[in-house]
Amino acid sequence: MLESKLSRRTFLKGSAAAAALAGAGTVSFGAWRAQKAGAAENATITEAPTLCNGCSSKCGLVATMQDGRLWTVRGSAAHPYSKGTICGRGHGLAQLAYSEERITQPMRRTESGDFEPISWDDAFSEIGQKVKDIIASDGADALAIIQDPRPSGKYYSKRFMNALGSPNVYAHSSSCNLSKESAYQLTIGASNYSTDFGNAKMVVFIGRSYGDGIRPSSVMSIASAAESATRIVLVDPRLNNTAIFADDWVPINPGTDLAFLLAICNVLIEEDLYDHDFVEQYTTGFEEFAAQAKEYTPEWAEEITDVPAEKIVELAEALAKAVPAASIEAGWRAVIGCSYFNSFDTARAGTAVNALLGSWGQKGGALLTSSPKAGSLSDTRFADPPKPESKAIGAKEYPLALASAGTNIAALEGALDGRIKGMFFYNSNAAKGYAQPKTWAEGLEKLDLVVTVDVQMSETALLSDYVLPECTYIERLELPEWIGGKKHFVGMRTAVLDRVHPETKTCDEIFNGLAEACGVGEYFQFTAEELAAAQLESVGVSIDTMKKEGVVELADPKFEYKVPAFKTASGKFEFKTDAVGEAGLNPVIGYVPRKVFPKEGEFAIIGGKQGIHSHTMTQNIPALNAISRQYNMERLWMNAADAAELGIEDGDMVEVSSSEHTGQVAVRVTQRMKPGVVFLPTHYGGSSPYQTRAYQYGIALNDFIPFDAEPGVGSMMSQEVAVTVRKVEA
Ligand SMILES: Nc1nc2c(c(=O)[nH]1)N[C@H]1C(S)=C(S)[C@@H](COP(=O)(O)OP(=O)(O)OC[C@H]3O[C@@H](n4cnc5c(=O)[nH]c(N)nc54)[C@H](O)[C@@H]3O)O[C@H]1N2
Ligand SMILES: Nc1nc2c(c(=O)[nH]1)N[C@H]1C(S)=C(S)[C@@H](COP(=O)(O)OP(=O)(O)OC[C@H]3O[C@@H](n4cnc5c(=O)[nH]c(N)nc54)[C@H](O)[C@@H]3O)O[C@H]1N2
Ligand code: SF4
Ligand SMILES: [Mo]
Repeated sequence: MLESKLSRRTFLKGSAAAAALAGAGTVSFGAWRAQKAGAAENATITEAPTLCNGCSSKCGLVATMQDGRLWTVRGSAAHPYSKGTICGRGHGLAQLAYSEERITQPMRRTESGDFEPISWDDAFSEIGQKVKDIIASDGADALAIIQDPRPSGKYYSKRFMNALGSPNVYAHSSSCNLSKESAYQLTIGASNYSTDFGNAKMVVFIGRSYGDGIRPSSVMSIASAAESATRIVLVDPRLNNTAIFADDWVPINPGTDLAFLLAICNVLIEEDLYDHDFVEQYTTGFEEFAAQAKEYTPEWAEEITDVPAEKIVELAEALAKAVPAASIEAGWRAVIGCSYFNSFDTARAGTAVNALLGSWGQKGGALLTSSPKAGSLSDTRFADPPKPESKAIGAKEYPLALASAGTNIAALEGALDGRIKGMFFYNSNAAKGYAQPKTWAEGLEKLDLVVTVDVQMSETALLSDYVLPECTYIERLELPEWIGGKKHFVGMRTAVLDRVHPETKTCDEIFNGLAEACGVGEYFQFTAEELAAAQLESVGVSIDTMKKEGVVELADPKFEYKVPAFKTASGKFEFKTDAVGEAGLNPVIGYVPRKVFPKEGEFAIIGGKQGIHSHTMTQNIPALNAISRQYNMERLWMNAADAAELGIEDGDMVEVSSSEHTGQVAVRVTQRMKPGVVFLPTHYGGSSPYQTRAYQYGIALNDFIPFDAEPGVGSMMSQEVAVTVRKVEA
């Protein structure tokens, strides 16, 4: 295994590989700021709009350059959601362009497991030959790509695989929102919904934290809802950082939210507090659901969740009083996204509560809105390659994986069992973030070809045969980003900065080069800018306007408050879905326990975001890493009573162990945890020695979980594990 062969010294010994990381000719952000302070008064100041790449929110940015160097970024007031605000990550990530630890030219792994710089021509032609060899011996189905969807990346990844003849295109979702998106597709016919905060009277959050998993628009909406006295309830084993806006904290046993939601349904039905008109006209499967729900009494749920039965009854009654301006918030990752054996059913149950409340489409309730898209394009250069005849690996094993690109767990299984021979990664650190890293290392080690396109030497890049350096988001133009909601907009990332490193390329240049080398260049005879211009023109926007404005409003979709058209198999809200039964699960929304319950002496462990970091991507950014270190943000949260029992004091080092892994980290003793549960922020425990600031700082939750997948959907089940914690004697 490559990783075990590498020492930090091997990587940083000043080899050719180290020279291929950004070095000479660049300055750190701090030094660059100092330079700026002393800059001549007549420096040329320019501004340009773009979109942040710090997370899927893609907030509008305005970048200011001084003599061509990036000076600051601020939020773009034209962006409909972020409205002139950005988060700390948005500021921090802009520094990436000047990081001295970027990859600045293509790299190839050598026999000895080290990396050596090579030219683009050699990289393209060697990769092209290997792809052709794989297709000749195993067929195009033995190739796959995994990407975290970016405006250009998702387009080019799919086009590249399909042009080669492979249907195997995967996204990050098995480690993010796959269970939720799949569940919602089946119950409401859409992958997501929003809360009408401006008019809501009561909103219940099931383990989604706007104050930690930050999206500026969400923070603004909850802040104004709190000011106008909307009752906000947080169900979370941890008192998270949304607390300042909340009225109630409902600490719950991790992974038991399904029992809590079903008990709310039980109260609404048994006390006849549900919306009969909505249920009769717009739903299917209610009879079976109600029959099953009889068992799910608040007392039953109290046993499982540790939430008092009276509290469940009080919340259900309060929701019923506030209808239709009352709902369960849509959630994102934790609990319903990918964490448990029952995440899919927990997500379905949340939508069932909203159905019983009749809040779908209502003022103050839960809204389904639409998104714009490009019109059809006449230029034949943009025509799609033929659709591959076979179905993607995983379509059979995980038939309910209904997010945009299946489950990448299936791709990993394909790598392990030999169905896949060559894998590409774009803007994705799968090997650290999408399941047990050990299993990814094992899977990738078996392949004939692994290619990663990244901006820094990620853990996935470390396991690759070739690493292709993209320029950072602030240095490249990308395809338009279509922005839906009550109104429609289009935004676009523009190249606000000249390339800092000449040997880096943009997404379209990289895929065009790969396609040419693999013999399918005919489908890639255009640049991203040409396609962007055509797509924009199809909705009446010129690319010059877009480059100037960054975000443009499109035709008004004329949103109205009314029961939405549910795009489900039945055309109605589905309490029961036959396809779920066909996949071997309970077709009716009902109870499924989580898989792992902590035993005596063990803790349940949960993870979550911190406001200043994104996934694994920002750990190594100097200012953000410095903030983490200054405030010891890597610590494991533990309740004070648990700590006292184990003789642990705030700041003590502990050893955390699961069936898979053991690691050491300091403890944060707090009253903000439910006893019996510990919380680990998910941004730490980096294992790429090329990222010196992030390397071995803190521990990573994914290392502790067994490799496994949620039935039907194939999510990674990121919290199906229990741990022991013991004090490390100094
Ligand atoms: N700062 C920051 N913001 C981000 C991101 C980021 O990386 N960093 N990423 C963006 C993305 S891609 C996503 S998917 C979202 C994720 O957004 P969220 O879903 O809000 O993210 P998490 O922090 O994983 O989880 C939220 C809360 O769930 C709680 N929780 C954990 N387990 C349980 C449980 O079993 N039951 C209950 N009720 N609660 C539980 C945690 O304590 C945590 O407070 O954030 C987005 N915004
Ligand atoms: N350990 C851990 N695992 C997680 C999470 C977590 O918080 N911690 N969060 C989960 C969630 S909610 C999600 S959505 C997924 C997200 O999954 P990923 O999108 O894989 O997120 P990151 O782990 O940040 O890895 C992104 C990779 O893209 C690279 N990158 C950054 N900018 C660019 C660019 O401009 N071009 C290219 N080509 N690459 C770039 C980064 O260097 C990094 O290696 O991870 C999931 N898994
Ligand atoms: S929420 Fe923050 S990191 Fe995400 S796109 Fe907006 S500014 Fe960037
Ligand atoms: Mo996510």
